[in-house]
Amino acid sequence: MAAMLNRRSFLKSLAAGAAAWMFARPQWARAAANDAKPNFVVILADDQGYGDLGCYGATKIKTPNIDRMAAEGMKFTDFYASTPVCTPTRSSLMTGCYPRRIGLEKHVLFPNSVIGLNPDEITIAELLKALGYATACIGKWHLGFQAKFLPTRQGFDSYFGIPFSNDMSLPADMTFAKDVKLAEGMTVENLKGGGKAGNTVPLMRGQEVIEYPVDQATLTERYTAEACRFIAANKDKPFFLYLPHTMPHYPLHISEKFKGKSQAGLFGDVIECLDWSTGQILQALKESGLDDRTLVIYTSDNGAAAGSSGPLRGKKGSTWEGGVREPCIMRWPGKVPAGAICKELATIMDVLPTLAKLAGTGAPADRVIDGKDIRPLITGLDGAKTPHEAFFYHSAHGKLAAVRSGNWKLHIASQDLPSKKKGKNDPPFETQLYDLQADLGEKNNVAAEHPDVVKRLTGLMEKFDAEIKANSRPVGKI
Ligand SMILES: [Ca+2]
Repeated sequence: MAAMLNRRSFLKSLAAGAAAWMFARPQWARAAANDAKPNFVVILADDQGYGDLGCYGATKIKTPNIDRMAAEGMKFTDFYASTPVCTPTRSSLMTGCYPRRIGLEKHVLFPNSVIGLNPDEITIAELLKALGYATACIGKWHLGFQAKFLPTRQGFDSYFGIPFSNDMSLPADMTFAKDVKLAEGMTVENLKGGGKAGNTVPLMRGQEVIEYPVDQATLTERYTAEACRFIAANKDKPFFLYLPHTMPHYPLHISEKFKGKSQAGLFGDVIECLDWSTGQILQALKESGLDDRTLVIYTSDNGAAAGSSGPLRGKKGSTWEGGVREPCIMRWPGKVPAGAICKELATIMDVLPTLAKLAGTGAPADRVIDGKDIRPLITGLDGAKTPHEAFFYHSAHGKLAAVRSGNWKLHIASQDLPSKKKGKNDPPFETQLYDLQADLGEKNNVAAEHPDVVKRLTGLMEKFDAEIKANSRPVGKI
């Protein structure tokens, strides 16, 4: 209860501050006051790898729009998702916290999960909405399917998308999700698949299922059209657009328009469609005259499942770099220097504190927030350094597995998904130390040569582990 009161009073104080400021000015100045707040667009790909974009070294897949976004903005080389899987990383983007901090570290949610993102958490959408922002979530949510966990209950004015991964189905028994509405004439019993056929995913608007199963082939294009409409409709007030694409998570789907267009098969077609979509978003911003008032961020929720990790070791689900290091591009003409490359460590948890500052406030102060304000990095401040002394890697099931501090990375537990269970005769996991500057591919274990570094990094992990155990908050339950 205390947490809820804190959340309410925090949001109320933000809203009151914004209102007082607005009403102290004459009518003509109110639009200008809003103009001063930047817009934010966060585009999140699903399972896109570090090496799947042209500007990150892809050669067969063409991504001219995203490459242009990088040329006009900043490309991050050391940007991390908080975990190697969907749900936990998305919870970090929404709250600025490690998933363990908020009880969502244990792998992904399923349609019949009875937990979700705790409504007591302050999401980035709630924070910005309290400041007068229009907010929209268009795409895959994956932070709880029951009505109380859906985007429209977590700070988004509107929601259009699929509530979980595109390889999941509505459960046959929907009684636990009774607040989720079905469109007129649709009943659980007559839904094709009924949860048994697999890959029968619902499309929702607000809290209502409007199409089942969704036609996934046109999903990226429909999300894009919805996003462009939202931008045009809100061009006169500040907005936050969260666009978590369904692709390129398996199963891959593409419309006829994009089929066979790339030189890299269906996967390449799907990425090129995401690139087209990004171009449409940038075009919509330009047409609305919002280029220099909008920060656009493009990244992915975890490493490659089907695609390429580029020079990195490992893939989705692992705590090798390929599981968690993501492509990330930020573009804001006039504010983010063009053609810049940021090699400092930053994370998806930093988005909330940074956007909060850019909007004129700060991250919630009544609770631990793990992310940091990275405005010095994105504005290209001379000599700006990462605000993170260390970044902690958790396995797909929430186990603390590795730490990075500076260029050193120490692994203390297995990096693989539990599905790849160890055999009885496998050797015990050996502590591994890598120098990421000299050995980006994590091939040369130098633990034996640097016992002092192993000791220092082990200490950082122990300290972090004790702190997060003492200061974690409960997951949301129905
Ligand atoms: Ca994912």
